[in-house]
Amino acid sequence: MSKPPLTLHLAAPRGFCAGVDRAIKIVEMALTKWGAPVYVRHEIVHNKYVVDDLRTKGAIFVEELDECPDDRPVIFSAHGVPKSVPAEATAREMIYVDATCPLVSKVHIEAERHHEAGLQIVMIGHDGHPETIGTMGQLPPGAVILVETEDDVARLEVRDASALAYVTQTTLSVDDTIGIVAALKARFPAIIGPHKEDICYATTNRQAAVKAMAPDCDAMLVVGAPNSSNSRRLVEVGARAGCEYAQLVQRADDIDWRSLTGVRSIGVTAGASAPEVLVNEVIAAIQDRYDVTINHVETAVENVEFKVPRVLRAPA
Ligand code: 2E4
Ligand code: SF4
Repeated sequence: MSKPPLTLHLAAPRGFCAGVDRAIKIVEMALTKWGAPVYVRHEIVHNKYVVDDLRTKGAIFVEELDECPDDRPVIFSAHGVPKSVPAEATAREMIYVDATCPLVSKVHIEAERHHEAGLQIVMIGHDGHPETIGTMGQLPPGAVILVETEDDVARLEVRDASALAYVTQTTLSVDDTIGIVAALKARFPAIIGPHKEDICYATTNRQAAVKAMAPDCDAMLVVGAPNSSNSRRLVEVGARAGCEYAQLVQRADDIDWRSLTGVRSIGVTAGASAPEVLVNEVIAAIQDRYDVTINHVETAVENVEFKVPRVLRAPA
């Protein structure tokens, strides 16, 4: 039986960003330098395939530092950690390597500077997400207040409206954040902040590529994990930009083929923590069922790279 024709729009940029690349490299290099096991606090990035692969190489994933012995190295995930975490590791004389993405660390530094300048900080982020916990945890309790929505801004009670600053999570929806920042500026005209927000280049570029292809896609598959904030935002962006069916899939097995009945075009992209092997697996599964013509939708070219910490570059 002949396969039905289908256009597969493939977004670029998609998948791994420089911060994820660096974080995974840090775990691999730590295993080479110190041998197994190396402990990792929280999933190094939010992807089961990546975590399982590193586990087979000797990484042990834990949620809290008190699950680690004193005498093995520990790595902090790309999302960042509250100040108390490296402080505790230092107190226990542990070897630790911080895999926090440099673009998350930049937000930590921004928050600290505002605090030192006497400003109260409003963080735009998702409650309970490790990056939000890490950024808020750079400062004493109460120094940073979290808002998630424009409604939260309307309800906000601040110490002094003339001494305010804002920072954001790096993986937010660009469009939602524009609205929240506008609401903050409308209520608190003196609030200071970054030029736009702290959303990183990778988040911005992946969302822009999805927006560009969404109107041409009957369906969209975003390769990524359910706990991956940036991946989930790509699904929302796709749906809002005009794609009727946008689904998050961890890998090809997750594809709900029945929902794709009758589609003539599928868009494929991947969150910043999703490896390209899984994208290729999804493409191959589509090619099994359809006569596929691939259309590359490239809206930006990325050439960002981050160095691993010095301790891993030096000989053992
Ligand atoms: C650190 C910062 O934050 P999110 O849930 O999107 O993390 P994920 O691990 O899926 O992506 C990598 C990452 C890590 C993004 N920003
Ligand atoms: Fe860093 Fe952005 Fe990648 Fe997050 S998505 S790890 S902030 S480059």
